[in-house]
Amino acid sequence: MSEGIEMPKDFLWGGAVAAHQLEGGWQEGKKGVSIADVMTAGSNGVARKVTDGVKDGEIYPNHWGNDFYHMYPEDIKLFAEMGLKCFRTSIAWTRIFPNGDEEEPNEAGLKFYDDMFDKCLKYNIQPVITLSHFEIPYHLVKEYGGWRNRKMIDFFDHFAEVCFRRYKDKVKYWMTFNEINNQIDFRDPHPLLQDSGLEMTDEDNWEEVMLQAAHYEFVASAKAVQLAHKINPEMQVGSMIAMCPVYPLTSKPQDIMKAERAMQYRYFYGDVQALGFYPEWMEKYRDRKGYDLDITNADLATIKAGTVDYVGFSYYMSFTTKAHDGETHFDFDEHNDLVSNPTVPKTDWGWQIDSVGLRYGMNWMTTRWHKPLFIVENGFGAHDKLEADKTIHDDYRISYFHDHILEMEKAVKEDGIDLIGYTPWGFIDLISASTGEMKKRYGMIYVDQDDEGNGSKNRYKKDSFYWFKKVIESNGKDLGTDIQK
Ligand code: P53
Repeated sequence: MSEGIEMPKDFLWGGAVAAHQLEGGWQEGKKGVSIADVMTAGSNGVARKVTDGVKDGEIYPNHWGNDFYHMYPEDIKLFAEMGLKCFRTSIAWTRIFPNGDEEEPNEAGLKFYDDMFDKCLKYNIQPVITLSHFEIPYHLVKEYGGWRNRKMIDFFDHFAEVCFRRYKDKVKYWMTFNEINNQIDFRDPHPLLQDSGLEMTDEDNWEEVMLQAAHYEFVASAKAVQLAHKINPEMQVGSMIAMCPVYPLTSKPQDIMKAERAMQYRYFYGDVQALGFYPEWMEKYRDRKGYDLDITNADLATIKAGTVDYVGFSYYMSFTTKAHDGETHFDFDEHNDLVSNPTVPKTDWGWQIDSVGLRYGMNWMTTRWHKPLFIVENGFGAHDKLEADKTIHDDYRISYFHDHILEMEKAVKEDGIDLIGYTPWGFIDLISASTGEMKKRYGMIYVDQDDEGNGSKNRYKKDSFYWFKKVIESNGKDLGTDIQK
């Protein structure tokens, strides 16, 4: 395998997680119930359910996560051993505001993050923080209908302001909404609920409701950017986009047009947050569909004044689409219009493996938005085997990271892309967002726990741990697959 390219000085090598997927301790420190706390376990191909409150007899894996809430001091020591320069996690909104609509924050929750961040900083690991990562307070879903309600802007910005003030000297890089564009994935009801707390009724046009919710999130996010700059001008606030580039299946012009439309539809969120305005086609689209959204001139001014400092994004896979016969609008519907790409392999969960897509996506975003980028998620969900001597030989994961890091390095060195850092997803095993499984593992650190929460919870270093440590030590130059333990 080939050698890598040295990255710029101060490049932030790190790791990424989200509060609800690893903390556990769901009722500790007066934490409230979040949407993730009422999501049952699913499995490969079986969607998770959102129950009406916590029900007896159901399994809720986010209640225990991987127990980071209790184990973080030891875990962060391991992160330091790996050489991480930054640690991306989220602040569970319900630890700070248990119901979401309180005036006063919960001190126990604030203190937890103070202590955890201090532990990171002691090892020169800087926390990188997402404010809303699929963990909206459940009370806001039930009482207000989640982000279909304009009041959410104030609740979110109050939460954001409390966090900015409290951690202004501990956290430089922030993101407002995790994968803000992922809610268009309407394959089953949960993405809308998970991202924005939207429960659909039979009267709802889901797309109209979703576009309205996204609009309120854009306004809330733009206000948060401005608030952060007022509190500490050093703070950098980013968007967070799920980048899955959409390719045309063939060179048929209709397929090209369809793929272009798919890119517009999936990534207009970035247009709004990075450029500060809605793209032209979207206004026509809303008119054509007859959507009557609550978008005021004051909102548009806020969006313009609060563009993000950088674009954070996740990259796991690329998609492929093709036009239907006789199609004229080329409207993209994620549920029906994705086709399999015969030229790339897939993970056991059907995610297409395509390292070049990472470089393609980085170029696409830079040409369009001209903002620094930050790869805040990338990774390979796979079945791992814990050997009798507690080793894990995950050469498939090393190979995935090798290929993606090499493409990332080319994007920086050859294409001139301004990249802040790279944080592989779930670098310590945690609960999968889409399936609720533990066995869909992304980690370089193994956590001995099964899908039902049984196990010692001991942490073991996988082969990829030693490999990534060497990558960081050489600042990206040594991507060789030999490892020394
Ligand atoms: P899991 C879909 C497509 C791309 C990224 O996902 C996605 C999703 C939603 O599942 O989510 C991000 O655990 C997300 C993380 C999540 C990670 O990707 O389903 O930001 O919370 O865990 C991996 O395999």
